[in-house]
Amino acid sequence: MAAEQHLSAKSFIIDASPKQVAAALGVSESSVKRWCDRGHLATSRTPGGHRRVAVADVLRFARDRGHVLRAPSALFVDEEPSRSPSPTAAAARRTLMHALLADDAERVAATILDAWRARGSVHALSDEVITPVFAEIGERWERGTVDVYEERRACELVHRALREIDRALPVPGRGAPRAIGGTLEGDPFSLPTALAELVLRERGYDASSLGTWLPAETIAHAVSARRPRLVWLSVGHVVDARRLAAGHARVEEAARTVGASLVVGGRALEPAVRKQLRYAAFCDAMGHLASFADALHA
Ligand code: B12
Repeated sequence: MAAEQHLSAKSFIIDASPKQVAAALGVSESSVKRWCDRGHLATSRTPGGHRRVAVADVLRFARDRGHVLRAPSALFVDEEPSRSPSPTAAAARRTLMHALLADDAERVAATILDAWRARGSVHALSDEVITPVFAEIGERWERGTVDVYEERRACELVHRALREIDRALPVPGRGAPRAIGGTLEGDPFSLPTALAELVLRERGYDASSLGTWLPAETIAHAVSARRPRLVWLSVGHVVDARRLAAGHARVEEAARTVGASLVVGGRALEPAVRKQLRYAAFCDAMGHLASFADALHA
């Protein structure tokens, strides 16, 4: 099941209605609608034609125009709770998005740690909270309401919070199965491989992410030297499908030589690309990695 389907990320609403904006700013709803229609506030429309304003744009508008946010919480009241399959995950997504765009490192860490405890696993934290929030950030980047520096900073803040989870997890026991992974050259996406490491650590693996943008040869060396039980590759961006297939084949060969299972995942692994690759498992969500890892280690 694709992460997007499972989480209905598209129906994950973080934009506010004119009524919510009005309540937050302490002005009338008709003023807000007028600002929307005059282009002072960047506005999108719901499928039913209702105006929606991104929370980040409301904050920017208030700052630029010197408006006081009298009731900021009004922006985060879910007007359509029945749309969400899990209200707690929806609340965590909202808080996380707000904290990321406000560059509030402490709140990001607190929200991620709370969501981890509430969801009960790193894979659920990833699939239900972090991934949909970043999908939304990506959509905003496409619409031009989030800048590249904000996107990058958001990744940094999440990495910091993940380090706290890392510290809270028990040290792997002697004899714990090893796992290593990362991304190949041309692929800068650092969150999925960091999350895969924590998913596996939580399941009792001695897991290490080697990071991003790695020559296949060096991953192959790591596999030969460390003899892991599981190797993962995350594919978030493909520059050249043939090059990816060649790099992947090198890692797969190294994994086969030491008897490791190669697990692949990532947004850019479309069926046409996957057909050229050999692997033990393809996962489109971290929950699949957790299940596979448990089965392998049973
Ligand atoms: C942050 C970000 C960046 C950052 C990355 C920084 C960093 N340190 O990682 C930067 C600014 C570098 C960047 C660059 C680019 N980006 Co960008 N980026 C994003 C963004 C907002 C978030 C990515 C992310 O980390 N998501 C969170 C992770 C956890 O989610 P995920 O990768 O989907 O992982 C889930 C599953 O795929 C799975 N999974 C993933 N890997 C693995 C591995 C295993 C083993 C398993 C089991 C599972 C698994 O598990 C996760 C579920 O929990 C996305 C939007 C989005 N939808 O994700 C756009 C997005 C991916 N970027 C996009 C684009 C276009 C680009 C650029 C091409 C822009 C450009 N013109 O230069 C470049 C490409 C890279 C390059 N040329 O170097 C597009 C891609 C569109 C497309 N269809 O290909 C997106 C979708 C934005 C958009 N909506 O248009 N980006």
